[in-house]
Amino acid sequence: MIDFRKARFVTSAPDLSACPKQELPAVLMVGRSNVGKSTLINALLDQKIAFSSKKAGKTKLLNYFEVDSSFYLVDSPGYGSTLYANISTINFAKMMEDYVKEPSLKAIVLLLDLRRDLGEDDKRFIKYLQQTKVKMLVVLTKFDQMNQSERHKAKVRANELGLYQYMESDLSAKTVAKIRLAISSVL
Ligand SMILES: Nc1nc2c(ncn2[C@@H]2O[C@H](COP(=O)(O)OP(=O)(O)O)[C@@H](O)[C@H]2O)c(=O)[nH]1
Ligand SMILES: [Mg+2]
Repeated sequence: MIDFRKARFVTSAPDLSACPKQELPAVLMVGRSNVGKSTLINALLDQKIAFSSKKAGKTKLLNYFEVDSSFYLVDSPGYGSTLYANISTINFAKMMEDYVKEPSLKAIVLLLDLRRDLGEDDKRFIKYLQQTKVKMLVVLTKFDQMNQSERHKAKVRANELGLYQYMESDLSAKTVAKIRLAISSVL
């Protein structure tokens, strides 16, 4: 049983070549800026360890958290251009292409906020991930902010994207336990 609370920040890497030297399996969190990656990492690790960076241009591509000496949970700053995360689409795509080839990568946790329709860039990215062989764990975030009909709509949208298995996250203890279990099972 992995103890997710035994976590420490290891390093912030500008690209894969600067990843930690110790060989541990890795699980990568990806999703558009503001979808809730850092918040979910903090919930999973039960500490304020991942920060939502508001310093434009200072965002490094990959933040490594070592969990219980067992695996790396890796935060990415998020794709899509927003005011705060100035990671270019090209850098992000290159990083993904490199990472999916890494044998250490056990799964990608794809976070989606389906309160609204996704853009074409999101849809392209999901299609790309689906045709790689990497295992995908889909998390629909911000379920606590949706009413019943919005939740239903979110599920319909997920199905339309070819995503039939997903976890709904409202950041409750139950949600967190479920996501921890899903991550543990791919390592
Ligand atoms: N209500 C609610 N707010 C969330 C949830 N996840 C993230 N947030 C909020 O959304 C904003 C962006 O979250 P953050 O984790 O920084 O997103 P990131 O850019 O993907 O790392 C923050 O204000 C969070 O508090 C969630 O599941 N429910
Ligand atoms: Mg973040």
